[in-house]
Amino acid sequence: MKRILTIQDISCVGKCSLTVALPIISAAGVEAAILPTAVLSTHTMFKGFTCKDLDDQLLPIARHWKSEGLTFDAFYTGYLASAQQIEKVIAIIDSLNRGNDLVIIDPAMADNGRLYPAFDSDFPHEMAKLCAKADYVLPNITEACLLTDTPYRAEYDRAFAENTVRKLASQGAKKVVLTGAAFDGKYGVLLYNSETDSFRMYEQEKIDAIFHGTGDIFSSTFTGALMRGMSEEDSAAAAADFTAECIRITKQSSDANWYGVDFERAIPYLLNRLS
Ligand code: PXL
Repeated sequence: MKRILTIQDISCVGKCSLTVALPIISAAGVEAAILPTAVLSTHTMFKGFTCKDLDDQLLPIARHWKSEGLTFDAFYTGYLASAQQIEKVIAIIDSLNRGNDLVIIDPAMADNGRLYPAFDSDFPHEMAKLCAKADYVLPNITEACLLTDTPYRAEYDRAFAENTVRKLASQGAKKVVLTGAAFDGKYGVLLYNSETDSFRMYEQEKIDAIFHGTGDIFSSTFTGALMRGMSEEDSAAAAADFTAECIRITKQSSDANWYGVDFERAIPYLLNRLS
């Protein structure tokens, strides 16, 4: 069985980061090992959240794995607790990567033109260093703009999306998967391969709703599907379709919570989609 190491926070309540990565990667039939970057009472869209940064644990945990000869087929990072952590995460991936293990970076730090509350304006610059190491970097348009020092636009055309994604890849990432790409009346996922300088767009119907944690659902599904052996196009399509299904189900549900989507109800759909 393939083993993924996912590096992100535990938000105890909030349906994001590790509390969605674990069930989704497991449902994909792939082992999920975790390196928690911080423990938060909730995600940072709640007021008054607590946060215990686990910074001092990261290197000792990774050293123990190394001494045990543990290996990972892919490294998948999400929300990191601080700019200082990024350097450690890079060192950990460098130390454990056997050369051909996949590096998948979700620069989970911003949405709708704004950085998440816990980060200051230096954070994207540090995150760009991690993204430079990626086989796949999975930003939304806000993150792609922040990572490339491109002024954010709420509305943009295909040329703007392509230029921003190319700029991001020119900083080192091999492939970019732009989520929530919305231009020229189209909506979906824009894949860019820097080796062939080619783009592909997977189009979806745009559902008129915004929920937290959907980026984590996309990235976890993409990573799980890829490690299950699906092609990158099929993995991106499955991740986009599952995320949309989660949003659809949550919109219809009378007892849904504002803080995250009811991905649990869509797990049967995921199993079917990945089989
Ligand atoms: O879903 C991304 C995410 C992950 N972890 C924490 C967050 C967020 C988004 O706000 O606050 C702690």
